[in-house]
Amino acid sequence: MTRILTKRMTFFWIAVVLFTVKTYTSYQLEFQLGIKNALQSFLLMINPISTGIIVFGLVFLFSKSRRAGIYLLTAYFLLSFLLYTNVLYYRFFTDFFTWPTIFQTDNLGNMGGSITGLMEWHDLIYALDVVLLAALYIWSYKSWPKKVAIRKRSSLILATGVIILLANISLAEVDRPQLLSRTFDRTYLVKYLGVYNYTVYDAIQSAKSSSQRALASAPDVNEAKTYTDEHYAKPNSEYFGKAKGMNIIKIHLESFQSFLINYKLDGQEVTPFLNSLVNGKQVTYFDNFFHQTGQGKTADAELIMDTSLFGLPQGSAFSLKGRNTFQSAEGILNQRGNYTSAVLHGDYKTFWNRDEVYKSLGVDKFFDASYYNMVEGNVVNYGLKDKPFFDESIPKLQSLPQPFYAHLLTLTNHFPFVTEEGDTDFPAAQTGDGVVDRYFQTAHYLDEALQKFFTDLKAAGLYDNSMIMIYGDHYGISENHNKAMEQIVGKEITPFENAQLQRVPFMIRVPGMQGGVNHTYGGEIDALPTILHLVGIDSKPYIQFGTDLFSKQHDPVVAFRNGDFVSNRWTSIDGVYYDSTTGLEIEPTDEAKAAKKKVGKELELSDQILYGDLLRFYKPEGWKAIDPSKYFYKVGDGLTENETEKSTK
Ligand code: GP9
Ligand code: MN
Repeated sequence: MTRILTKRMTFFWIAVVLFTVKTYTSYQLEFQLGIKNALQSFLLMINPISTGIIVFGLVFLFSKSRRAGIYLLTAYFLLSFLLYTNVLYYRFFTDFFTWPTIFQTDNLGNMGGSITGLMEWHDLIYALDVVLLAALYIWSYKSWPKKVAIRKRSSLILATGVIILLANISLAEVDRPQLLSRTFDRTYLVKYLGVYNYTVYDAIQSAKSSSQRALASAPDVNEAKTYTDEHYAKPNSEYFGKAKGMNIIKIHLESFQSFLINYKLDGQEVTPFLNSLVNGKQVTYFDNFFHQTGQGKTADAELIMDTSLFGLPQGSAFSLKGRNTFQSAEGILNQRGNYTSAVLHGDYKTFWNRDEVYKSLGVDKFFDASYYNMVEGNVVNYGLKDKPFFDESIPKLQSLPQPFYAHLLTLTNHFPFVTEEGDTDFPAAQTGDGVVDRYFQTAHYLDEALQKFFTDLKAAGLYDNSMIMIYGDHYGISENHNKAMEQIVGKEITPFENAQLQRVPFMIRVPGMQGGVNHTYGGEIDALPTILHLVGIDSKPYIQFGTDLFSKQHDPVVAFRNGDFVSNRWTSIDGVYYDSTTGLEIEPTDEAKAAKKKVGKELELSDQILYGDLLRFYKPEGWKAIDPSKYFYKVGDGLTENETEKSTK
């Protein structure tokens, strides 16, 4: 027995087996890969085997036992680290990380608090095999035979690994044609190729993306322009110019989903103030409005709503393409309506690369956390609590030249939905899933903060001459929590229902304009043309993928970032079509299939614009390109934590 254990070959195979067991178990327990048939299960099992054999098989290339062992242990550790990083990332984003997002160190740093919140005690098991393997190595390597038939053995082993890998790729291609060429969805890639091969694939994709800008040329923008021209929906004269010259106050409700609206927890309304808005007559409430964000979450919502371009399939465009040329809401409103733009947010300016991208968008003033009192009691989780945030924002709004376009981003209703004692007396839900249970408390807190903000806006004289727009940026409760969510919504959450849950509120209040509930299907991509038309600026000259929600020609097909879509008629998820009104699976009509094709096309064209930075080649009449070097965001003089003492003296 001892003789077998003290061989390099044994060490190698033990590594492959441990690695396969660990990876496969985590696939089953940590990720929702949507395994639908035996072939997919089989592929899931063989992908760590091929990775293990190829990577650890290189151990036979080393002639010295000590070096060989160190190589294998390091490789094993790095792959385990990669797996665990994905586990944590997935718990947070329900997604796999991509190289671009991992290089956004500012973001990861800011996630600090959440990262520890995502770790579980049983995660120690992820390190157990590494320790075991290290112990085996220390105990045995001195007895490894000095001479091994190195080359022959290693080529045989590597060839085995490569054959398994090729078989894996071919079988995947049979089950899901064009998997590699079209990058449908990261979950698919991991499901078919495994988390390690996906990481290599992603690295290649990222390198490709940086070369895309270099390769793009002026005519490349024409196809998108032709598409958006044909897709353009002309303004509805009933609404066009209704908010002309008014300030625009855009309020971002962090992680806020529409199911909260009018929801009662044990008979108590969660968001009574928002409910009063949607049930009243002054606000237009779009109850079939969906978020369309991808990995960029908040940053995607901001980008989509301010540019009417989609976020990227991987990473956030804010971080990856922050230096691109944009024809943004800020730029258009400034050039066509003399607006001053501002963003107000209780987090620091580097998060999501905001301090860079805002310059490209033409944001005049950026009041980040450094402008607020970030003192103990005011701060929780990601940054400033919503109540002090809104309170301190009023004088900042008053300081802006009018008309202004001000974007206020809230934070407290953010995963993992933390409040401190005294923040709220609203009860948590009782599903047993802490994330879901606390969500109602932070949402209620946000609702109270908003109510006070409305009162303060009136007192500040900003209410009657401002159009107010309120939106939820993306889901708060990820699919990981659907079991608990089933108790909340009182039904099974099928893929169809899950898509319906991606509704976020979109509300517009224009002084003097009749409101009410509007059932038009739309998404974040439609916000910009809708606003422009309300302030009396025709969106026609610009390349925008959305259409005015009030227009009679509005397109109700709402694209999700992964190519799925919802509309008033059909919902298409993972290749399966449903009737949107009954939720029943249907055979798609040609019209439904055409809608899906169109979704794919617009995502593709939008991606081309971002990757190739194509708007640098497009100049609408009278348009002056935004010059980022003209913008500078100085640090504010708000109080930071260590200044608390000073302030209380
Ligand atoms: C941080 C905030 C959160 O500044 O915008 O971003 P998210 O995690 O929702 O993308
Ligand atoms: Mn967000």
